Amino acid sequence: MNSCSYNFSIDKFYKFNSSEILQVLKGEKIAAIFKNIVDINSISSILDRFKNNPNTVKRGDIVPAYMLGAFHYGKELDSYFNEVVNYKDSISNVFLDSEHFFEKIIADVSSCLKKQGISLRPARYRGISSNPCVIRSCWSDSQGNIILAHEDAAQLYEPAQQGFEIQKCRNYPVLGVNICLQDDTESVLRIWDYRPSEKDRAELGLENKGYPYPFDVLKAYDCIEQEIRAGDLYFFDARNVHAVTSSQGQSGYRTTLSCFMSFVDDTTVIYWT
Ligand SMILES: O=C(O)CCC(=O)C(=O)O
Repeated sequence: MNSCSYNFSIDKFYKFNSSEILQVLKGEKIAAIFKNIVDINSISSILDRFKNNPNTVKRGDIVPAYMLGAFHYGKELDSYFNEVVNYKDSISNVFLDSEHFFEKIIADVSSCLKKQGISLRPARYRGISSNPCVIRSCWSDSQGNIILAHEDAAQLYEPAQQGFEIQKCRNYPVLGVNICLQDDTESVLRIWDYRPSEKDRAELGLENKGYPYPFDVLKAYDCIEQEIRAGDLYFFDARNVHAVTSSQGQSGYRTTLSCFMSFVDDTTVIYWT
């Protein structure tokens, strides 16, 4: 059993308060969820535009999903930033018929951080800024797994991405920031009280990937669970191993809009996809 120096629970709110994100960015708590804060009516046009977008593709790597937007995982930097340029308009087009609530959340977080002397901006590489978010639609396998257990710090060690500033975030919490747009699956987010070291990853053969962690390893650690439903905004320290499961079986999709966010130095927070 691991003993942790942080508050290992998920705080739940019904109104957005951007100061919560600062506590997770600073590693003071592990997660917060804001239930039902995005209007379900505005979500349906976003989902239609996502599904009908010609740039929405089935992910070609080991993680099954339909995806719209540039995703850096496992890619050479040139490929990632070509995607960033190519998908820039696709993401803003998805919001054409509705309020761009993600931009609004980023603006709220930015003004909260500014009061503390901290700036917020997209991660950059050779003058190009990362896109604000991706949209991802997943489904359940026959065992109820939607996203297998993984952590998102390993990917900050990808040798093919040397020179990308996200690699300077290794000593800070790395947040997964997510808004659930659709949940046919009655999904549950599970977070383990386990932050693998580089040595742990090497022993499991998960260097630079962090995916997937075997259940045999995880069963020694405490786990917290949170139901996620359409309209919820939630963020958590994605250095901890986490997974998404379905409590209702195999039918339908679970669609989220998300990015990563972290301090890159003591006065700058960046976000990327
Ligand atoms: O979709 C979720 O709730 C979790 C997302 C996730 O696992 C990730 O972004 O690493």
